[in-house]
Amino acid sequence: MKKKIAIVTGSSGQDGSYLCELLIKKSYKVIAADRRSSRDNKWRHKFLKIDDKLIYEDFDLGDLNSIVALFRKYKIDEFYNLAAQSFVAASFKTPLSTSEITGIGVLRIIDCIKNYQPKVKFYQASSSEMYGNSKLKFQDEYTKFNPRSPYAVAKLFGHHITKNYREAYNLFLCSGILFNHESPLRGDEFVTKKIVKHLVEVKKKERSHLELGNLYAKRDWGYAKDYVQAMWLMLQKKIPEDYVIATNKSHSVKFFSDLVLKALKFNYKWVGKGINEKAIDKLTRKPLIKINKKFYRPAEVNFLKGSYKKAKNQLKWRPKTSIKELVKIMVDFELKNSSYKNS
Ligand code: NAP
Ligand code: G4F
Repeated sequence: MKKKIAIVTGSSGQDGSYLCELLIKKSYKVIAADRRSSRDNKWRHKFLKIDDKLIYEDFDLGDLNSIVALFRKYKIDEFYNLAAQSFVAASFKTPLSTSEITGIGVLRIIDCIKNYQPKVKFYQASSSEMYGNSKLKFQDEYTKFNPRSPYAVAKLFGHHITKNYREAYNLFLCSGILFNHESPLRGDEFVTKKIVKHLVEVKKKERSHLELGNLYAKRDWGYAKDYVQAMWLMLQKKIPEDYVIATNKSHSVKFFSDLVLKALKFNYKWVGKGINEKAIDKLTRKPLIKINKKFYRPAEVNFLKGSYKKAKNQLKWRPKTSIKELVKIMVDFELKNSSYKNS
């Protein structure tokens, strides 16, 4: 039987790598559409042992010709747009390029779908960041958006233009509004990976302490491997719709740090308040975690907790991994594979 063709943009990233792995298992012909890099950006594919099973194509969300070339070369069944400038903190420093890539980049793709291959099924990686500081107890598909960063504003443009093209041109375009999801393959700068990686280094005496920003921001953290399943399920439906993907549990950065400190068997306690709050070693009284103001954001999202009720009912999807299991997976990986290239 002819293999289905799937394009995965941002395949070199965390979600892209797990999604490619899933699609290969499902016997798709997978086109990994990534921008050229002077550094090794295939380390996740090598780790998952999928690098020799993918077809690589040069692609940049800022370069329309590179997108058109994909539509000229392949008869595409499913198109997953995971590429983005995805780091919220960086979006405050590079708001123009973030808008251009994370926002307008989506329009470049779906305009090609409309013009070249209107039968393509398209997945857009929308984000819970779009909710910003919602005052509700949880967020779902009906919650009002209130973006708090250039990244979230750009994602909201991508989200709305996807819905607009779906309605205006009757195309199969979906957005998954995914809450934070993590894994051993998470980029180093995101808070969960930073906590795990730096505390493992402290444990091994390769680093003196970990520095963090806002300890009290709360996130709904799931496991990336569970979440890529939901992306695929959305494109298997008859009717394209948007879905929240989350765990419906919310924990602070401090709580996540506690889980990692405990998993690594540190004998510690928290002392001080505000900028002076620290986790210290009970015996030596040396700091294990300190606050550094430079990691505070100009505008923060304080609380996220998603309801995945619609995905549970319509996609038969639910999160399978608890936060404690997630921490164990990440800590075990870091202890075993800390020299594995991560960027
Ligand atoms: P990630 O690890 O940062 O991956 C992002 C990917 O986008 C990388 O492959 C990166 O390539 C690529 N990229 C960046 N700029 C590009 C450009 N101009 N042209 C082409 N590719 C470009 O992010 P992730 O965690 O896997 O997330 C995947 C998607 O889901 C992103 O769109 C993110 O915003 C969104 N999202 C993530 C979460 C989450 O919690 N992980 C939650 C909601 C939504 P390089 O390797 O070259 O940098
Ligand atoms: O891990 P983070 O950088 O993730 P953030 O900003 O929530 O964004 C991630 O999730 C979004 C979904 O909601 C995605 F759309 C987005 O692409 C990305 O994957 O920060 C989480 C929280 C923030 O409140 C931040 O202020 O942790 C707080 N934090 C405290 N100290 C820190 C640090 N974040 C980072 N990155 N580094 C710190 O030292």
